[in-house]
Amino acid sequence: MAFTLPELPYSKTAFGDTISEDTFDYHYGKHHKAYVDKTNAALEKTGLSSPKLSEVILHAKSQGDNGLFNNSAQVWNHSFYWECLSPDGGKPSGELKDALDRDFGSVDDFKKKFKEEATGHFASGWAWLVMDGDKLAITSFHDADTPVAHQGKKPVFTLDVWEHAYYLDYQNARPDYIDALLDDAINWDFVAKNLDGKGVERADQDG
Ligand code: MN3
Repeated sequence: MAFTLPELPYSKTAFGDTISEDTFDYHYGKHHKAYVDKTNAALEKTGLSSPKLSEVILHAKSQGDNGLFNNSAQVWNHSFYWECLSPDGGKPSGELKDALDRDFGSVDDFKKKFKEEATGHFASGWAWLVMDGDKLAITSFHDADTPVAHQGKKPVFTLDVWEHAYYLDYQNARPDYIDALLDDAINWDFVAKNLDGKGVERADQDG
């Protein structure tokens, strides 16, 4: 058994200039695939039999196996990230809009605070909207670190802020990448589902 590179839920050309086909070719086709391949290559020595991806992440963290942690966490993070995107964009509505209004004041205030976190995060990492208890919170994690490995922080929405996510299309202008995605390229229906606290399952897979 082995982990696989999940299918993208849209075509690599669906986002036009917002996320180019070149970015998908490298970010999905090379970076994400390399994380899958390296996780599979390291699986054997764990002694785990047919683990779920989330179990590999927790095992690697508990064993201090940084190589396996980084690669397996990146497999999960990217699988979740692709699901957070949609070429159809739109706006948060219903229960999600109500929750953003409740915890951030308004959808615009949420976007402003999320952008601050995402642009202010130094170097490589991920900006996150998580469920923390019964409230939504914005945070970020460095490098491959992931809410899967942080009990009590349940993943709802993420943007990848590693340079490889935006450099081909936006060069060093990370704020422009964040704005473009938040305004036009988020699958808010997927984000809304994760209010149930089961976000980890939605990017998990069997090994
Ligand atoms: Mn990435």
